[in-house]
Amino acid sequence: MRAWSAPEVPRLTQPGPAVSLHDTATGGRIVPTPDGAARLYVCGITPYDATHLGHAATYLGFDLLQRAWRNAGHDVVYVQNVTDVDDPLLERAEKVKVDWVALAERETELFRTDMEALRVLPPAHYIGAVESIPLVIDLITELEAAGATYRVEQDLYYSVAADPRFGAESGYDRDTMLRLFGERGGDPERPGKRDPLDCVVWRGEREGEPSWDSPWGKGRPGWHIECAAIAREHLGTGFDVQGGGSDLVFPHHEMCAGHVQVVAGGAPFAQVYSHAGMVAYDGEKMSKSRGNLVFVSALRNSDIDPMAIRLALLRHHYRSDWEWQDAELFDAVDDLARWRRALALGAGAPAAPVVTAVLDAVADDLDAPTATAAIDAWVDATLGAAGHLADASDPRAAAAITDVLDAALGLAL
Ligand code: 5CA
Ligand code: ZN
Repeated sequence: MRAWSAPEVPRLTQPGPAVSLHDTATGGRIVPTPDGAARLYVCGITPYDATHLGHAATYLGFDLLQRAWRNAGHDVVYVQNVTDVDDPLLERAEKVKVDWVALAERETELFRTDMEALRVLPPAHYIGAVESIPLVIDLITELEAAGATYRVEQDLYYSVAADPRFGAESGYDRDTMLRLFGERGGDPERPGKRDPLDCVVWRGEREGEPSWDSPWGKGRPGWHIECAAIAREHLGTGFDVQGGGSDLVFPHHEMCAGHVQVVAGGAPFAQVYSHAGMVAYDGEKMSKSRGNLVFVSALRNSDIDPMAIRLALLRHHYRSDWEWQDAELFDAVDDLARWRRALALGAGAPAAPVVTAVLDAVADDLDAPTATAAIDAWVDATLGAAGHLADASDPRAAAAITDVLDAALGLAL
């Protein structure tokens, strides 16, 4: 699949430090040590509705990681999927009487334009589930050979008992797993399963649903096996970071890890499991199924500067759960106007310590709020209380701040 186009990113003369990240599996900090290029997989959208601010916040979080790695001197291989066939997409297409392929294409295209506007660096490999069906079939065939699958009527299930590390990624107890599995697309109650937590890897054909040929009959892939197969194909095993929102900790990322680990002879799926917090609106997690959404495209259509959307999101740490308030967007518009006023002066307060502070903050578990606060402090020092040039001791300050704003935070002003 075509990704979106890459923005120009300035190369900094000052290298950034090594990046440390919170790891969901261990609950601690890990400094991934990329062997060659840094390898990142982030779960992509299910394209049945427009990009909302929750999606945008998650992809911005991982965009900071890609930028921090680049600033630290690494090449990055970034892979993202598109879940372009899945229950919620097919249900929406049925409800609004549009072709599911056309719906997926249209919403994926809107997502591309949103990501471009927000200056999110594109993945090197942008891969749809439909185009990955041969990879999925290969991986299921290997799971079958490892004795990790069984049938329930026309469907093929993966047995969680096959992975001795099952549970290590999320660290959840069984009751939590059972609850989340039921809430997030699983079928704990289905009779005939060996373990209620076992998940579908190949769903036999149902009337009115699209299907593909496979050794298990006509059908379509389960959700988790898609990301497992795509990540393994493009990043291998033991890649650096598996990412997504925290709603994917279980079952999605646990199952992805299990599917690959069972056939990888004990190698881990990923080194670090990184999760962004959930953005809420009107008191609840912003979600397509609840409909409490603020769309990036709607804000753009009402003349909001995409850089203000970006700044408003960066004011929150990627791991925190928080609630969107419209006022924060207008604050970001005002902040950018002030930042631009300071940058237009050319000279300003000393930039070098600010550049270091920004690079250090982003490398320290992607701490964008601390980084943007360092820019606020520079703007305050430069403009002074009266809003005129108060500190011009660094004649080239604005150029250095402009570059680090773009390279580290993706804010092109
Ligand atoms: N296609 C699957 C992943 S394979 C999926 O979860 N799609 S999604 O469209 O529902 O979400 C896309 C990404 O946005 C996922 O990483 C998800 O964790 C994240 N996300 C969804 N809702 C929110 C939210 N309210 N706040 C933050 N991130 C969110
Ligand atoms: Zn995924």
